[in-house]
Amino acid sequence: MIKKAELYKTVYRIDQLPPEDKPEVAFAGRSNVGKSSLLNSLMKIKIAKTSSKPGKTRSINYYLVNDNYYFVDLPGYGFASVAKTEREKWNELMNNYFINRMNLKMVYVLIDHRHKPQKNDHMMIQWLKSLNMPFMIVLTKSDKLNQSEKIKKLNEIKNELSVYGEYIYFQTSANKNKGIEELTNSILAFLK
Ligand SMILES: Nc1nc2c(ncn2[C@@H]2O[C@H](COP(=O)(O)OP(=O)(O)O)[C@@H](O)[C@H]2O)c(=O)[nH]1
Ligand SMILES: [Mg+2]
Repeated sequence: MIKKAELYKTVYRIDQLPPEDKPEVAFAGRSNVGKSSLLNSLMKIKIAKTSSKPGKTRSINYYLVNDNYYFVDLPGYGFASVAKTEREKWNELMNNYFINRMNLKMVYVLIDHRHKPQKNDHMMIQWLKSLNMPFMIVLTKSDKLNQSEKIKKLNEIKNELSVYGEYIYFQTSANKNKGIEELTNSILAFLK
């Protein structure tokens, strides 16, 4: 159970990462996919800033949970308006993070339940796979679909991503607090 969560550190450069003294899980996804909302829902408090305008978070946000582990909100990807230098900085930061972070136990890749995985989602998954980084898929905003659409979309997305391997999927809605408990249980199991 998550009893306590606080914003621990906001990181802009790789040398600012906290010590690897606690296990952590990270959350990745396209800008606006609902990452901050999901984190708020998981931590049961509104500390991650949400926004209807994409591309605001350029930092890695560390949350200290139950005083014992970190939830890591990675900067969102995939917005066209970002300059090349910004994208290169993002790439370098993320590459360093994934390669060097020894206490990273699992990455949760967020994808909008309503849409086919976008080019950037494919790139993220291929990237994690090439680094041998374990990851799972979290579908977000499931409240925007009815029951039959949810089943149809889940199968479509699973089918499309099956070229990379078999993965675990969570169907979640931060707004309606759906699938949050299952996801919490999965996360906490990796942090034991
Ligand atoms: N209907 C619905 N909207 C959501 C959900 N999660 C996030 N949103 C909306 O999607 C937008 C982006 O959310 P945010 O959490 O800031 O996305 P981030 O950029 O990935 O951190 C906001 O307008 C949220 O209100 C959800 O579960 N259901
Ligand atoms: Mg965010």
